[in-house]
Amino acid sequence: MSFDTLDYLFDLRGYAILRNAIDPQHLAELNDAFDKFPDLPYMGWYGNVQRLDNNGLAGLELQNIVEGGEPFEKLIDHPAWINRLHLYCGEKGTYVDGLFIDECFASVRRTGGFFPIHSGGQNAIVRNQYRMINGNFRCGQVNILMAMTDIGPGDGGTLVVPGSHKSSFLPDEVRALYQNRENYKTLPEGAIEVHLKAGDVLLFVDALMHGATERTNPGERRAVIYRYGPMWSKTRHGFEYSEELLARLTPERRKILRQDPRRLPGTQFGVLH
Ligand SMILES: O=C(O)CCC(=O)C(=O)O
Repeated sequence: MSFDTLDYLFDLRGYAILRNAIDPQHLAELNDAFDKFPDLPYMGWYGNVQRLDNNGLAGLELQNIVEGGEPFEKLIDHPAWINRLHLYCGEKGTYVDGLFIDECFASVRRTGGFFPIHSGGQNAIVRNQYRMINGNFRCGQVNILMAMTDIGPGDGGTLVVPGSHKSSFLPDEVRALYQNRENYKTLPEGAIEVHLKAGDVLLFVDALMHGATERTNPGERRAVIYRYGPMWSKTRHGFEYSEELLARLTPERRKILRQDPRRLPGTQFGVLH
């Protein structure tokens, strides 16, 4: 097995940046879809997309956005990241080989919005863990955060603590910040803000300590986040991918949203290999 520089940086820091991952045409389609999305009240539905601001401080979140139209479907197995994710969190080469998207949402951050810092290897959560064993990446969850707008200073950019996916403990002063959301303006030692151009992607293991700085600029930051994990996962908030969506996807994309065949009453297929 040979690894490239992005694999090396992912292992070392817990994240990597894929520059110009989304081409300008696709980016324009995604932004157009954002513009056309109806104004939804909190918890309101549009088709199989729900506005569910998971963290009210961070801004508006449109959950299950893969159901929001073709531009979002094209992201499922995007060539800029799909093979890397298969390697990192798709149990590649094992009897449970395959990926699943367990959460996907569009995020709009306006002035004053921020995301309190959270996560970190010290929690030892199985679902989002970072693992590299005997030359195999076996991570639990890897996120693809796609910038739909430029994200520079004051725009409410993502914060990461490089290397924190491997941390075993938190010093008291970091724990105090981490647990007290009032302290959000004080960044933990080692935290950096990631700046992206529209079309760039931040790929990071969810065990990495992360969050986002407060947006102080006017206007809005737009991002789309797809969280991938092994094919045996389940959706985080209980969303079900619709039959309509599954029917129109390519087999490669469908497989990332639902493993078929399902063993429904009356079906007969073997399990011997
Ligand atoms: O919005 C961001 O930049 C960070 C998002 C985040 O921390 C999360 O989804 O867990």
